[in-house]
Amino acid sequence: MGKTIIISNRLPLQINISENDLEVTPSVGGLATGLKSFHQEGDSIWIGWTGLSAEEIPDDMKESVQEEARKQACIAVTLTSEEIEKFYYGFSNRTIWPLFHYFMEYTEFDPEHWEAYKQVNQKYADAVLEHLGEDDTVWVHDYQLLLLPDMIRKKNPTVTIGFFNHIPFPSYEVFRTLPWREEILQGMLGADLIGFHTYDYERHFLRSVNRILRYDINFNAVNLSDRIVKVDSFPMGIDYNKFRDAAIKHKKQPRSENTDIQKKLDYHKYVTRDTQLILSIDRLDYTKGIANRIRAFGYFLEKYPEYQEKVRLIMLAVPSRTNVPQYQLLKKEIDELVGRINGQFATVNWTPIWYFYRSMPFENLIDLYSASDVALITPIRDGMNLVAKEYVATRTDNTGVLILSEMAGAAHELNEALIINPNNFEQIVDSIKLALQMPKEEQVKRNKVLQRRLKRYSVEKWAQDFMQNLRETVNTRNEFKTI
Ligand code: ADQ
Repeated sequence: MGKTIIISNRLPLQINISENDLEVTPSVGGLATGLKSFHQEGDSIWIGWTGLSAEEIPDDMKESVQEEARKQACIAVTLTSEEIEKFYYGFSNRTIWPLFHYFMEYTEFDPEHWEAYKQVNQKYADAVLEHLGEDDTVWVHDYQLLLLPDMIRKKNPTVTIGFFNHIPFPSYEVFRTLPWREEILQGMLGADLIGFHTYDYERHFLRSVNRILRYDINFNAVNLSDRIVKVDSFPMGIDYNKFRDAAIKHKKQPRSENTDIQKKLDYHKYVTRDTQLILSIDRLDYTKGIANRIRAFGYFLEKYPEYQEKVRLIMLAVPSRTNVPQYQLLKKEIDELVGRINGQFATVNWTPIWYFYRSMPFENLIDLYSASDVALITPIRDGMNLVAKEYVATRTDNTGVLILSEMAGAAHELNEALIINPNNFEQIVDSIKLALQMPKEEQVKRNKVLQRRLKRYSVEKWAQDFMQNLRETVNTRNEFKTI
């Protein structure tokens, strides 16, 4: 058996150049965090972009960038700043991302961006073809590379290709508005197996294939003239043991380094002992419902004033896609909302919201997950949402309450959480109260069930499952051909 070639827009590592030195840091984001353990344990290479534009890399450092990537079994694809603008910030993040998350009003249809999308997908396809060995398996990830499976298949018709989409696939009525809908579907159908987080996304995709391309669908298979493409759902898990072990270690041996987060948490623990902590963590993205969440928290303090000085929202937003106007506006809106609520409710001893706008090391995430009584996760739309799963995994004594939006793919698996509609303020506010008052025994009862499920369907299991299904699909295809 050959190696696996993983391809995603971004590599799991990010390279920065400062004063002629290369600085390598891990990438933040669901895909990178999730797939890293699969990559580290198996025989695979990972092809993707480092986050630097071609113009930012001096000629004499190009080889060092590749070398740094190679140390982690990665191959760096270089994008020019124009490609980054049109392919990444353009078509990927101003067309596909908002459309697939049902934000029609944010969706732009720009033919120039579409051209760049095709061109850059071809660039990634060429990089794959350059490294493709005879028995290799190709595993393509996510919405930036929807055309890749077919581009690879055209050059190499017998190669085994899997594709996994990490974001929702919208309903046919929304998807059909895309001017390049046929090309996108054809691109994806170059794969042998197409995976989604949930059954609903899978059905939306199949319906679009049927209505737009008029292909026959046989339950969860698309019948092409020369091949069958299987479509299935694989809800992505987390590296459960990694989170669990880190939380156990944290409990035994709280760290002594004084990061600002740690200082805040220490202050919280020792000075405001009876204040409960509600946690909110996401990339700063309009799909995550952050602004609504802050409003709901403000409304909670108004509706239940007895909680003033008794509860605090600790909010972490990771900078993301800062070149896209909607993200800049959202950042401004959040800054203002936090300021307004803190201004309205703060007292000498208490600030209702602690807000951090930055990425942070894994250990700090564990600090936050471990210290929080409630996790408030209220996306408007979210393919899966790994933060919800990570929070539950780190609750070593099984306490803690997860409030989760029904619009997150994760809600299908985590029914023991308090499930809310992110547009229903009253429901969010009452769930916050319910969570803060929930007896410990009830918390433990719910979390035990959730943890068992997360442990069983970890990210390793998810990757194994996908790969096994891919092999079976291809074996069936080959047997069918030899009959
Ligand atoms: P994302 O939209 O990035 O992922 P999510 O699934 O929540 O969302 O993953 C975020 C990841 O980043 C988590 O693993 C979390 O630990 C990490 N993270 C968050 N804040 C951080 C911080 N401040 N510093 C460091 N790390 C941080 C996309 C889709 C999701 C889908 C995933 C995986 O949008 O719906 O769940 O891919 O398929």
